[in-house]
Amino acid sequence: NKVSVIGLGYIGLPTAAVIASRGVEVVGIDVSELAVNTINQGKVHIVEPDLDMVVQAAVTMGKLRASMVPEPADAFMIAVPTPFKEGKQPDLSYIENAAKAIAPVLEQGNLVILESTSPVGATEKLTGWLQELRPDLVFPGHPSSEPNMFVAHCPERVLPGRVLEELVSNDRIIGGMRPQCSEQAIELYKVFVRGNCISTTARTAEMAKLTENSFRDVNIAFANELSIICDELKINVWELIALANRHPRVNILTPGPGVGGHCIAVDPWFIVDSAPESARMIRTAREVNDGKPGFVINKVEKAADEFKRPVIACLGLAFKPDIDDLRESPALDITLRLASAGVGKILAVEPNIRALPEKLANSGIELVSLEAALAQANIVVVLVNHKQFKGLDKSHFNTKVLIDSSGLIA
Ligand code: SAJ
Repeated sequence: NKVSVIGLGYIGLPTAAVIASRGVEVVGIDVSELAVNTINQGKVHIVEPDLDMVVQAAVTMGKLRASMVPEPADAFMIAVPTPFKEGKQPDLSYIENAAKAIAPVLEQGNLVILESTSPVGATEKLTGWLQELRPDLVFPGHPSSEPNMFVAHCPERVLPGRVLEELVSNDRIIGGMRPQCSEQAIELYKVFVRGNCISTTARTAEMAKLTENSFRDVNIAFANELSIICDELKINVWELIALANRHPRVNILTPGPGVGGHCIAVDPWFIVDSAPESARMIRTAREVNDGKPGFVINKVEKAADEFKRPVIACLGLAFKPDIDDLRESPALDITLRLASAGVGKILAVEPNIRALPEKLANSGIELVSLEAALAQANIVVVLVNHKQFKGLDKSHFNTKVLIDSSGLIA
């Protein structure tokens, strides 16, 4: 059996490597020549713990290779981005391009799996595109003939930073266009998944993935809203949440500088776009979380008014603790906005990177050590609770203003 993985990014590459490590022949397809060449040398172009080892082993064993040109296989797994366009509408063009790329090499009996997080109805659309491109094959939903092709939506659910572990241990939702499609997909996932593979429809699978991330977004919004209310009422929100969480049925999440990453801040909009009138709480949660960086910036600006030209230390730039991923990061957004507003001299402390991305360096931001930042700063803004920051004593802040957005010290 041969598996083709379309899109060798944060999800596709680990998935391809793990399947190959089980002895299955895998060919990964990507439009980026750099990604393809890097992988064929047994190296990786993305950062994820242990991924380099698994990819190198799979390439050396001859089970994994990458190419820019699709070729025939038994199963095709599509793991391309599904961002949103202006106006928060899902952009399915990457999925459509993947359909166009694989259509010419599809053969009767093939299985096509959509792994990308998708709005409800996307798998039906993908099936329709494939049917149009290959009228000689019969896809699910064909009005007259018994299908001889299989299509399913099996959303990925892995946590960045724990991808290799969660790929294997998480349960999988297997949403077939028809029950036969789920059966085929389950057989493939059983090759590398230790968790349960649970069969449902494609539409339910699409909604399940969006629901999981919206659940988290709504709960983080609750925590973030509490932090703003508590600021007004002069209550320590961290103490408050710790106390409330002692109730056996209360489990409030952690307030922070905002919600980042590539999924939680995006996926809820797909639900809002599908049901704009009804998705009121989900929309509001997004707005609350998107407003949190502005709230933190306001606090810093107010504090800065007390100084002539203050030195402001921003602790943490990544989108969450203990990773080096600066993309879609509220901490980075806050730091950049403070620099461009000219509030003061901005020092950034990010122990997980060696150098600042150009955009930050060009804004006059300086990357310094924690010690150097604490020695110089008038205002310290805690943005990300990296492990290197833990254990900081309150006494460091006796002569400084502390704005602790993520509860490191409070
Ligand atoms: N955050 C808070 N407070 C919290 C928890 C998180 O402010 O109490 C913030 C983080 O700092 C970060 C953002 O939320 O900025 C998202 O972080 P995360 O760790 O909650 O999630 P992601 O984006 O790394 O991964 C999520 C996961 N989804 C769920 O936990 C429901 C993961 O399982 C999904 O596979 C992934 O999205 C995805 O690809 O959709």
